[in-house]
Amino acid sequence: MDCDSGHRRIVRVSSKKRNNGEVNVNRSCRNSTASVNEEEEIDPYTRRRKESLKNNACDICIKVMLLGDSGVGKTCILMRFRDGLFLCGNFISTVGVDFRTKVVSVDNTKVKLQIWDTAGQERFRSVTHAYYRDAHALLLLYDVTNKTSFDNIRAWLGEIREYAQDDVVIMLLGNKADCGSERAVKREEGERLAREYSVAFMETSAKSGQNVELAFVAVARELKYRQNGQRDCNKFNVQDYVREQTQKSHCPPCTT
Ligand SMILES: Nc1nc2c(ncn2[C@@H]2O[C@H](COP(=O)(O)OP(=O)(O)O)[C@@H](O)[C@H]2O)c(=O)[nH]1
Ligand SMILES: [Mg+2]
Repeated sequence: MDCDSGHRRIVRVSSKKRNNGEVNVNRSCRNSTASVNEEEEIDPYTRRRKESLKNNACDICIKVMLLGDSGVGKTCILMRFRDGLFLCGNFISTVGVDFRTKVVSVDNTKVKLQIWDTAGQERFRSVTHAYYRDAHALLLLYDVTNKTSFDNIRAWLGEIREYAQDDVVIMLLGNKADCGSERAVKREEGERLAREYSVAFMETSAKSGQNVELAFVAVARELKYRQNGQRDCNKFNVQDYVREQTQKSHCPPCTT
């Protein structure tokens, strides 16, 4: 995989009118002089966002947003990741919850994840646009037992394209993978959609914990490598990483 194509896969979905996607695509393989010039040109939001990656209490601080229709399991995913809990059957009220933080370690780097959960506004499709604006990563969920939540993913991706930053990391998650008999969306359909929009994909379960940690660690890794300027050197690609890791978890036990 060449570095340019690898980067384009991440940013294609979010290439916007503001710069036609050109700046971000080229950013990955630019030399340092060009980077300095662009630093001078970036808007205050982008600068603030980049600065927020650095945080004294940790090596990197990342703002992650959870998105998707109401009921897909956003709050449960957050609770599973943050507290290792699953509250079965309860429709957990999100009202009043802003964000939770958790520090993960990525190759000896402390990455603090500040994870924002929509405070129920997604029910009315009125998630504030400011909500997207500062995000470094977006976890976009659908429910594998709810076809409508999957069909709505295109609309969510449209919103993201419109309001999020061009280089935001996007991960599509098919949640409730534990619900075998009630499944309405095949894994392959999720994979196909993710490929179409050039975003990383995996199925998760807040109930069993399947892939929950991996989803957050993968975005932390991606942003850590970008921060270190290694994004474009074939060192790391979030989609390849997710594919590798999920294949590993499906791999039958070794017999040797
Ligand atoms: N079986 C199963 N149920 C889940 C899973 N994640 C969430 N739920 C249930 O789905 C419902 C909605 O979850 P919630 O986190 O409140 O959704 P949100 O509106 O997207 O925040 C709750 O009844 C949860 O118990 C999962 O992975 N598996
Ligand atoms: Mg919720």
